[in-house]
Amino acid sequence: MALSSPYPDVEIPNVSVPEFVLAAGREKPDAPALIDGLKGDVITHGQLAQYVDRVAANLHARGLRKGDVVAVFCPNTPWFPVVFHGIAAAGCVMSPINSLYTPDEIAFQLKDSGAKILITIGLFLDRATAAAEKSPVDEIVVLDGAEGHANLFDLLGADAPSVQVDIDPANDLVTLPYSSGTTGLPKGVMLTHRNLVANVAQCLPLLKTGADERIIAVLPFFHIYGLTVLMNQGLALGGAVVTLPRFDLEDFLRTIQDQKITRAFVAPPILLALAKHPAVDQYDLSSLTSITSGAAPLDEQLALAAQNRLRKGADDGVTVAQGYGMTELSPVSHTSPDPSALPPGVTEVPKGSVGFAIPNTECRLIDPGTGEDAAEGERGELWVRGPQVMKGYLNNPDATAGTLDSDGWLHTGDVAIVDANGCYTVVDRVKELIKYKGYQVAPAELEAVLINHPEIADAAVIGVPEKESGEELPKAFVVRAPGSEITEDAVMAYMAEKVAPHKKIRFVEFIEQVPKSAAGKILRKDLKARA
Ligand code: 4UW
Repeated sequence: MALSSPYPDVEIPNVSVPEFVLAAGREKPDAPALIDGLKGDVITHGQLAQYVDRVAANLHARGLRKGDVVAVFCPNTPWFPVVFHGIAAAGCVMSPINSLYTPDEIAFQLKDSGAKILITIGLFLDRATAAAEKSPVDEIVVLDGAEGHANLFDLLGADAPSVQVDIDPANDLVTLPYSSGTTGLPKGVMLTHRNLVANVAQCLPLLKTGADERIIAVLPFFHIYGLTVLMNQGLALGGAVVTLPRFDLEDFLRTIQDQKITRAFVAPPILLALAKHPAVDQYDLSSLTSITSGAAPLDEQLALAAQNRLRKGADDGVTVAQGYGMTELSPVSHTSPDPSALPPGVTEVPKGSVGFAIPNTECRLIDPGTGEDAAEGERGELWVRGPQVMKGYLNNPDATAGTLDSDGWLHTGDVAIVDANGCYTVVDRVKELIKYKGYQVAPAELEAVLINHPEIADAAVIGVPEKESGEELPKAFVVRAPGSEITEDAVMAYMAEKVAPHKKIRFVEFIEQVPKSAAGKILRKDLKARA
């Protein structure tokens, strides 16, 4: 039985992402759209629209055409949104690359996505170049300049004629982020213009915004949460998006204070700092009206502790709440609304919950044992249907069919319960995925790297919970090759070289044989029980 959203459906305009997201800014061209939180540089809404037109024109002049993939390997700065919307306006597809990636990981994505060009910054050029040696691209653009490379000024050049690309929002892709989904290696998630327009349009009615919203963007734009919720929703509000290139607690707190930030969308480790770190008391954070956490489970007591601390006793201060999403959902399916946008008859959202299904979103909770809808109040795998559901995985019909069924339901691999008010709580995860500080860690990817080592015969990876932080840490079960005496430290050192820091193997246990089903599937449950 489909459970519907408690909110009325919203209309989803049939337009491209730049047309929709930049519309609010057209009414206030002189207001700041993007602010560099460290340097203070400002791009106004009027400038943003002009720059987006230039980037689209210059990409076209460089030979890029509708459907071509442009990989972006950049930290959060005000130029990231300019580049993203420029790519989108040119009808091209932006594939965002995690700033922490190693050359091997970047090369995998360049190759799999078929990226034509790679846009990066000088600081990342070594890794970008090493990756492009393995998986060539036509060109590497270095925004802040490097000898022999085009730069930002080339993308903003005045000479190229403006382009008007015919975009079919329901079919044309706008972004191709990578996610391992419920199983296997990272896959390109095909998200259309309509997916992203819908997801912003679906979330806006749940925000009771003021005239001058200021959103702090410290979560990366290369992750779909940063791209849709921080960047696009922030711009669509006509507000200012204040960027920080990385998380540093003091920079984060100072920026909230100095830029009078009204909303923060964060992940649990940042809330942990807000609840516990002594530095928090040194700053005036009273401009904040709302902090929303997502990307990993947030402990209810921690949410309350952060809220109480920031409210300093008053009850009309900041609200701390949770949302839930997944790359394959553009990413939002559930969130906690502002207090004045609660569904009729509801007075409170439990802090441990992720809130309500957003407008135009249907859910089912499926009992994994029976494959039927779970009984009322019982837990079940969350299935989601709505206009934000991805088109599918790139070049991977089998993986698509395994996640997105023929009736349009996206099987999330997360287990949830719903209360009588329609408020959901995520209680477990039945997919392989490990999450570390909100980042995806795909066991299958780590296993593939492990097995590549000549002294490793077989391997399996699971997440093991760390008590204090509540984080999951990747643990490898390793079968040594005959005659090998490879040590735990050697396995960890090898992996640390090959994968980004958040994917590092933190524990190694040697075993005789990886437990597998008759079909050859790793029996992770057995390994979890053993760990
Ligand atoms: N509680 C428990 C949660 C939660 C969670 C996510 O990397 P991905 O594919 O995507 C994300 C997206 C997070 C997100 C987007 C929009 C939003 O509003 C919001 O909250 C404010 C969060 O992380 O990983 C998807 C997986 O991450 C887990 C869950 O397992 C999901 O399938 N996850 N949010 N609140 N688990």
